Amino acid sequence: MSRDVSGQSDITKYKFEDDGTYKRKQSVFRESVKRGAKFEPEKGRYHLYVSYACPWAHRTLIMRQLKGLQDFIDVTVVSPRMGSNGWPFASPEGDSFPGAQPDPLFNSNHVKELYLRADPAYNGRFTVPLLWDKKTNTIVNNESSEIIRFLNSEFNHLLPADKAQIDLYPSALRAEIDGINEWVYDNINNGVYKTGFAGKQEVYEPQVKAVFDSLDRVEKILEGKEYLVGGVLTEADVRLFVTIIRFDPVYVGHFKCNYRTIRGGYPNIHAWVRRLYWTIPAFKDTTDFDHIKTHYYWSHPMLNPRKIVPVGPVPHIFPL
Ligand SMILES: N[C@@H](CCC(=O)N[C@@H](CS)C(=O)NCC(=O)O)C(=O)O
Repeated sequence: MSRDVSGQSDITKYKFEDDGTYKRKQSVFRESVKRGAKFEPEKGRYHLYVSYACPWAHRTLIMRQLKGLQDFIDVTVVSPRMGSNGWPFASPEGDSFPGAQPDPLFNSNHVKELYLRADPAYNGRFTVPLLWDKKTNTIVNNESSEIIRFLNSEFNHLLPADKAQIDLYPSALRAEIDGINEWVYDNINNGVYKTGFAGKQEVYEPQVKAVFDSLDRVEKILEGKEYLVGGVLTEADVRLFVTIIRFDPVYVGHFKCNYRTIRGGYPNIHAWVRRLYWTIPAFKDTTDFDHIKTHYYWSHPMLNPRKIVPVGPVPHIFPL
């Protein structure tokens, strides 16, 4: 590997905007798993690389389990300690964080090697999640919002009826789901990052307000309701959950989203997140607070140079 890719892998070299705002880069690999197309849905053909820490990867893990795709798509979990080479795999001489795994396909040291294997000229970020095709040896897709869509629908003909009928993006609710997703993404999922990575006070302040204005909006939607849309569990819940479950343990402190906590300030959201976590195994089984906290507090030296990981909050999530 001769080319210097540290500008792509080292978050401390990330080029923040001159105006102090954080702009997330677009994902690059955008193919679909689809029947009759280049990437045919097949048992065992695809491999999902994730971090338990990453909210975008967390979406794909929840969807995979809700749809009962564990035997169809294997998963590898990287170490939460993202460093100058990006996400590391577990290795005997390198990182051995509990729960992290080695790369079973290529024994890579870092996720960046997968990207460069798929495209030696790749010049984007080395992000998780990524869905790897073992047949053509390339990355199919590294955009979680798209990966969860094909996990939701494209493997149905291979699944038992009870799993095939689970639809997190039903056509009758799509407009409403898309509507919520849009502002939840901008102001909450990505909003916490824009707040935490703000480079100036005058960027931070309106951004943190936008996060809480949108949480207020969610709080109203969830008044007397179990789910965000249509009285049923949908993709909109999955996409919001991954940010809310990280909110009190990480975003309140690390990203300075501290007008309120979820547990102290949002009774409806708090009830909703605990219900999902404690009653639907796909949410609890895929949540690892050690990976989550270690990643954020360890991997952003510009925010937390001494890498001290706080012990609280206690508990990470309250019982129902
Ligand atoms: N748009 C992507 C975003 C994925 C993403 O930004 N993942 C983060 C972890 S939470 C990452 O891998 N960052 C590594 C980097 O930017 O170097 C998606 O939703 O799949």
